[in-house]
Amino acid sequence: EFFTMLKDCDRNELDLTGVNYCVFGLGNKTYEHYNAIGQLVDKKIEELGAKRIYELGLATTMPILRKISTTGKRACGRRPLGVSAEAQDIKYRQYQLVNHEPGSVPPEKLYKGEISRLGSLQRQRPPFDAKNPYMAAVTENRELHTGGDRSCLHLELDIGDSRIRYESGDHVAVYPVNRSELVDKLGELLQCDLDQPFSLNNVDDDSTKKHPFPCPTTYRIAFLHYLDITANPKTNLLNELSDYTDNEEHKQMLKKMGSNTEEGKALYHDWIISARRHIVAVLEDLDSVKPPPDHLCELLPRLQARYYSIASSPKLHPKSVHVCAAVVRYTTSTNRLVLGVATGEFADKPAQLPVYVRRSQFRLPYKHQTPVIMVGPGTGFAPFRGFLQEREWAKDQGKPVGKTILYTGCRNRDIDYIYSQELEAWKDKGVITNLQVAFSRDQGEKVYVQHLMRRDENSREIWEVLELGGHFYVTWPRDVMAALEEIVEKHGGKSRQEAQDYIKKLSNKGRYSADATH
Ligand code: 2AM
Repeated sequence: EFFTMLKDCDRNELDLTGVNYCVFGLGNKTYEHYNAIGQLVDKKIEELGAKRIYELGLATTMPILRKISTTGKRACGRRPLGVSAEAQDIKYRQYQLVNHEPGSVPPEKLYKGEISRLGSLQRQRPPFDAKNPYMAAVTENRELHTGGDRSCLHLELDIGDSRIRYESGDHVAVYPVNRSELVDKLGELLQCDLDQPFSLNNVDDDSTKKHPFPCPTTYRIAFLHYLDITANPKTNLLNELSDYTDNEEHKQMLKKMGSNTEEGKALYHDWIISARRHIVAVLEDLDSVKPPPDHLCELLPRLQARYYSIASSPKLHPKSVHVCAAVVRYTTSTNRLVLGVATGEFADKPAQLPVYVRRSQFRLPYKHQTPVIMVGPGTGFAPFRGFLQEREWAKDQGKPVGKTILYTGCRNRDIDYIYSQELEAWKDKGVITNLQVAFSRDQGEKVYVQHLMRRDENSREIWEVLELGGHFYVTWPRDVMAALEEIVEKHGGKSRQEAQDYIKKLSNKGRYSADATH
């Protein structure tokens, strides 16, 4: 109503001379009309004669509270409004805590990790999607490396009864669970009863988001299933934590890291990012800081599903999806073990995982005769395993299948050459017509996939396949693009710009695809 009124009036109807104003627009950057109203209002009020005392402030949803308070403070501090700039930062809680008396909520009414419908993980009902994941049994979980101290796992997830369909090239999403030792540690640091049932209710009744995560639940469930407790804490969280300590040194440190100063950013970078401290490490190392658990629950980001390229073809495996995942596992400079939330869980051999399938654009050509070039070292090979199963299936059906060229790579032939037996068998059978594997550390100098692509015979073949209408797929790394440009330049007799345009055209026609999920 305000905007409609403003939009249609001119200075004769509404003269704002003498009015001081500033506009703050809050929007969502993913929306195509991002902050359009804020911009229009800012312009219109000026046209009506008012004086802008502070530049238009625009923000996207996440950092809203700090932006509001700083814009507000700066604007108020200007003489025209004559308000003190020393006003307290606005501390604002979006959610109100309701503690439920033990026993007042029957166990079946408490959320236990469901994304949406209560009881959906126990009583499974299709269709399955991001809000209603399928509990897939893990029917296979084996190590792919044959030595060394790194680990890469092959998992098979049974989707037999789910009615979930997929195509090779699609992604499977897995909802991970945080490690229970880490959750216990967090409970201890917060001095909180992890089994206390509670709800966080939005103070804004009109909001469509009633709770930050499904409620009522317990702190244990929230920290295990709903909140990301292993990411690097964001600066606004550190800022808020500074309220919950009397230790001046800790308080100043948190405030500094939460500030926008050069010194603050450098400290944040060293102490949080480089040292890879998560919230539990922060509370451990700044042990005077004791935030109320419900406030922490409001501030922590939601635990997100992890996506993996599906490493199988439904033609061969209609009832299972295969995943190939490198286990994230390393020790930080403060001697803490970091384990990937999902891959660390895979290494613990879970019996079941909540999953759903996400469609992708990464697709084999419609015709089996169309030649393909695939480039992806390491786990970047995953979606190509699905593609190769599909080409093998077509070949077994007696269909003519075009050239199938694979560039992959690993460090050492004897240690991390994953799926080597399958690859060699596909090569022997003619499913892979040119198998190029870069073993980066088996000789003095590094050899990568892009080096193999540049070799005379290979580069000629790549150019010919592209000219014959072939499709090019790459999952990693970026340097492959440069090698491809060089090849097009050299064999096509083109300038670098023309080579880039050539690849752009391939991409527009769906003949060049890149997928970074693996
Ligand atoms: P490296 O670890 O010896 O550097 C799978 O991870 C393979 O990809 C490894 O052999 C790895 O080699 C290689 N790799 C790492 N960085 C790469 C890059 N920028 N381009 C191509 N291959 C790379």
